[in-house]
Amino acid sequence: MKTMFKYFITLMVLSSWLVSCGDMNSGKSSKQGALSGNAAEKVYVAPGEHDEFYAFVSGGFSGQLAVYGLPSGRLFKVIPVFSVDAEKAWGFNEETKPMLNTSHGFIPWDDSHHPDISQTAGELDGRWVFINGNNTPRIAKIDLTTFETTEIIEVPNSAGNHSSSFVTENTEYVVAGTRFSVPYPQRDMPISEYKGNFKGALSFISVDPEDGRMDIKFQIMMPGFDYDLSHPGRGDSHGWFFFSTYNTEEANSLLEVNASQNDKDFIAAINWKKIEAYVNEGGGKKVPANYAHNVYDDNTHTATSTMKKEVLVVDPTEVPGAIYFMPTPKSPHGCDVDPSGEYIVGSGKLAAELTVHSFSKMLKAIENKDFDGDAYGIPILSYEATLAGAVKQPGLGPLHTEFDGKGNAYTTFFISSEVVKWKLGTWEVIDRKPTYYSVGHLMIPGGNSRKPFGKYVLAMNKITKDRYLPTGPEVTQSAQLYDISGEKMELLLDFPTVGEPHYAAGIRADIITENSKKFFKLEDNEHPYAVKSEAESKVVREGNEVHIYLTMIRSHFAPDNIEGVQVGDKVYFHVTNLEQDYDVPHGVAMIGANTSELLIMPGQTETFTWEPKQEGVWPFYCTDFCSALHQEMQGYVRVSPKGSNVPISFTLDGDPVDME
Ligand code: RUQ
Ligand code: CUA
Repeated sequence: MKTMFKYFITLMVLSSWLVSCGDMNSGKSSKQGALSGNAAEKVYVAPGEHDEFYAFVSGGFSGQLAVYGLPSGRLFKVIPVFSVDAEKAWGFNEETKPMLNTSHGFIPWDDSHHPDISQTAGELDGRWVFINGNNTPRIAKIDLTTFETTEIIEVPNSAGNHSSSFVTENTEYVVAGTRFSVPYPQRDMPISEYKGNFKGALSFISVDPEDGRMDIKFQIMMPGFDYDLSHPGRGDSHGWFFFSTYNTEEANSLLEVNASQNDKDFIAAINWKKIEAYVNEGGGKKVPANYAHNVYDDNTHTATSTMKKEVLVVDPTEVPGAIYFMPTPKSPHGCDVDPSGEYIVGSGKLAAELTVHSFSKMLKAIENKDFDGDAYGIPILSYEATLAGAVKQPGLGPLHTEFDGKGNAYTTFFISSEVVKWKLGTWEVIDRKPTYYSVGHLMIPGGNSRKPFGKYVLAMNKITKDRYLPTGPEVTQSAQLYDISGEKMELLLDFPTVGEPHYAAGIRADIITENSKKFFKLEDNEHPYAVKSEAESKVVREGNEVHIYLTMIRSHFAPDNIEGVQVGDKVYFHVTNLEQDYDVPHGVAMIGANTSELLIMPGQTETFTWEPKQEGVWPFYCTDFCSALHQEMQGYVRVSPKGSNVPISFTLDGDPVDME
């Protein structure tokens, strides 16, 4: 009886959602919705114990990447990537400002969507996680020894960098595809002439196997469709990459109607190995471009931004046999490849069934020239020829699919707000569980690899309505964790996310923890303004610039009192944390400085600037509660009028030092 009641309530909640996104304030009833007796036990990670998995969850419009533990759902860190972050001085200190440089200048924000962890031989290796900036097209790389963004490359000829940033089996490439096609080359032209004139660039960014350095190897200039998502082939299909497309109509206005006309759009199958061979033999054309490549150096603790002026472009018709279109019903969104590499799932947002293509059938169709015409010279394979099967009536509004490595697939349905488990090969639906509400992506740790870890699926929801305490007009987005170790899925946990979680990447924690950095070695610090001991601390005037070489160690600054600064000076605080111990950052902030605090890791140097506007004696202090005498960690700067004859001097270890 009670179970029936629960089921009824769940249905009620679900159907009221389906009817409208309207009023749902019956928080009580939905809470009873789905949890079974021992769900709490399964997510409980006792104090002091560690989670089994890391989940790297994209922040969407926050521009960042959040790190959670699974199964607990505890938030460990928000890694700043594309947006400035005052907490970590990202984009505020002099060292990281170059990381946010682009061909449009310094950009303090982006929209981050799809994290993907580096792989070796098709398995997650935990070295880096890549993520795309959607708005001003960029790909970022985060080093998983430090959990810091260490490289950002801009992607030219692109817009709405969405079918990104997925990696090939050995991280040969991280791929970036344009969602919005644009004139190529960019120029002033009537928008009504979109069709046939706009192009969609698919960029293959090589990743150096040693240091991970990114470089755009080539861009394929595809027809002006919208390239929505992508995934690499693996196993037998390694060497291929698959991109979903919509707007094959090439409409340029009111896309919700005009781009929903064609019965089928395409999944583009790209034989990147073939194109790689072609460009290695001198194929393609170098064209002028302008894009930023920003690299953070761990030894200088400083980023540099280089503007690149050229990119290698490939016209798909020049490499026959490298690119094919597989017709896929109704504006597919997700484009997901199973762990064996045989099945490519296309989720037609408006389609009645889920379409699954077969890689081996695709090869056969290519061999037999089983074509159904072409689009701009690119052969269209016949629909039946590549079709492996279809999941019938699976739900409404399919978006994304992940795999458990045991022959099952899990697909999200936005409109019917559920995760559906189905079987590869037989295409039968095995289970379905509601999500609260309107799920977008889902993630199984290792789900985009040859060896998923299985165990859990994380659903990332767009709307939560009544699930949490109200916080004004917007309620948090959320993630939901399901146990998938059994035949049926079991909802375990809801937890709020930072920004809008688009995609996530999960990995067994020990793959990362064994390489996690504890502190930076002071002796390796090559920052030009680093000082390695308190005795080297100093204050130097150069014209109207004053450079303060400041050190910090529990619980004082050296120097602490500084005199001789004048109104109108530009004061640089170059601050080195001398600690050589795990988890002992110090912070520093100066009254009236038009920037954030610095939060400096042991062995690291960072810089902020301060332009004092008023005479007086102004304090600075440590912002991180670092020790019992943290509150004593402070200092003063005396600011005299412009032209004053107060000499530069400071106190070091309690003694006055005169620099002049
Ligand atoms: S999207 S909810 Cu930006 Cu990956 Cu599909
Ligand atoms: Cu150093 Cu607080």
